[in-house]
Formats: sequence, C-alpha cells, structure tokens
Amino acid sequence: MLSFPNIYKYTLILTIFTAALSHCSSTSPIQQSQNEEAFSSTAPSQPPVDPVIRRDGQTVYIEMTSQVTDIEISKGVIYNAWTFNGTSPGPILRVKEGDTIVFTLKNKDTRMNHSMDMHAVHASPSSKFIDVMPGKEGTFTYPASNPGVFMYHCGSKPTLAHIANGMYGMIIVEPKSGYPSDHLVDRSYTLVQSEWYKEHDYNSFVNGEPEYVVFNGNTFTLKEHPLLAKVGDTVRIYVSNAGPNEVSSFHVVGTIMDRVYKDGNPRNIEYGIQTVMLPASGGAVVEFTVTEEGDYPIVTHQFKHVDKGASAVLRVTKDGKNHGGKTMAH
Ligand SMILES: [Cu+2]
Repeated sequence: MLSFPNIYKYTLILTIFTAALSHCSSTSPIQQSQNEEAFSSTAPSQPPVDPVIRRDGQTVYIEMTSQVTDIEISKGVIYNAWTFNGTSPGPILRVKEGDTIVFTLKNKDTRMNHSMDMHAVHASPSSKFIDVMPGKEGTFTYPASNPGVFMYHCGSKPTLAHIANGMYGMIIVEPKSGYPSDHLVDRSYTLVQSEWYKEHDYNSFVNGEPEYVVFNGNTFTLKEHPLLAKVGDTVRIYVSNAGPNEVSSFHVVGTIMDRVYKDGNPRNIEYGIQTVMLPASGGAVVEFTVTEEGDYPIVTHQFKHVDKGASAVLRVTKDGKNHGGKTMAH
C-alpha cells in the first residue's frame, strides 16, 4: 500500500519529469511547488471573502480564492479546511448555457498549490485545470456549453486530500431555454453533500470511514434553520454529491420526486422517483410537491450517513414562514 509520503514523492518526481518535457517557462507562476509538511499541519485561518463575479454579454468573469479557513463542521468541532473563498462548500456559481467563463484563481494559501477542476466545461485539463502556486494567480477561459448541475473542485495532487479537506462546490449552468417545468416551481434551494474525515489525515481519507457526512458543509445548520415551503408548493432542489468517496441516495421523506433531471440536464428527465442515486461528483435537479404542513427530513438513504450528520429539514407551513420550534430531523 502506498503511504501518503510515497505518493507525494511519486507525484513530485512525475511532475518534475512532466515539467521537463513541457515548454513551461521557469518564471510561470503556475507550476508545481509543494511543501510536504503543509499537508498535515494546520495554518492560520483566513477570513472568508466573496467571489467576484461580473457578466459582460455572454462572458462571465469569475474570480475566486483558494485559502485556509477554520470551519465549524459539527457543533463545537472546528476543521482547519482548505477552501474556495473561505467556505466549504465554496460559493454556488451560476452561469448560462452558451456563456464563456473567464476564471481566475487567486491562491492565498502560502504553503501549497491549488487549482480548479470545473466539471461544467469542455477544456484541456493539462492546460486549463493546472496548479496555481502559493501567492500567485492563474486565469483560464472555457465555454459552458452544457446545461446542468456540476461539481467543481481543486484538482491538485493528491486530489483526494484537496477534496477531503474542503475544496469543492457547485456550479449551475442554466439551460438556454430553461427547464420545461420552470413555470411550476415555487421555491428552489441548493444542497451539496460531502464527507469530513479525521483532520488532515491522508490515511483516514484513503482507508477510513468519514467522521461526518453533511449537507452544505456541516451537521447542524439545515436542522436549526430549515428550508421553507408553503403547503401546495412545488420545491426544486439543485443537489450535488461532492464525495470524495461515498455515493448519495438522495431522498426527501414524505414526498415523491415528480421530476428528476439527472445531472441537471433538461433532456435527462425521469418521473416519480423516490430516491436519486448520486455518484461521487454527480448532480441532479429534483422537483416535488409538499401537500401537508410539517417537517420533511431530507436525507441520503444510506442511514449510517444520516447518523453522521447528513440530514436537513424542509419545514412546510400554511404561509411558508418559519414560526419557530425545534425541527423534526432524522
Ligand atoms: Cu487545493
């Protein structure tokens, strides 16, 4: 079995070899530079910053950071996370089918390389998803030609460590002509499922079980502050499973999904689904109606993961407002 340091050495040797073969300038800010110790140590927490997003016609300029930020993943449990913009999941990105994305990553991590692997685009990974060195920035341009709900994540090596430490998020590419059911939808939400392991422990990422499985980054927010809907509403959820290792059996207790668009593509429509299978990195748009007042748990039906945190609550009231009271979570 390869231990982490061995993988690191192998990666470094391969990288040096690859760099020697390529025509990379030695002054390029985008090249490999790793600090082995950084992988297992904590770093000072950098405050979250908003992404800078600007549209000019069909071109969307997105500027994000890679940075280390402390995050509360369960009550009183702080994880020194590797993040995009200081949150995990990172910011929800929205573009339209047919847009061109001009993406800039500012690497504010002083210790290691980071990168952006955008599942929403056609692009050459070896030129567009490449490492940005500590303190540097890199800009990459690609088309968002397919509609859907996609994962993005840091792809720097070892990718498992970068995802398990918190570097992932959701990008929604809205279909050019919308979804056929847009006119039916009263409310929409976004949910990202992911796992937290023993902090910065590569062996745990590879061989261990997650300590927490969460929606939108932690075990508690969506129980304390439920999603809301009104009796009779049609609710849409854009859902993505960031993994890195587990699948999601996405299920909403007390309803049936009238429509599911697999990976969020309007052509991938299915009807009457009880549970949606989301592979690691998979996504979907799910829509359902809520016919009675009450608290509707949202779970992955792999219930050991529910007991590790993966449940949220959709509270349905007469007027769609939260009138307080403890939620019924699973
Ligand atoms: Cu990274």
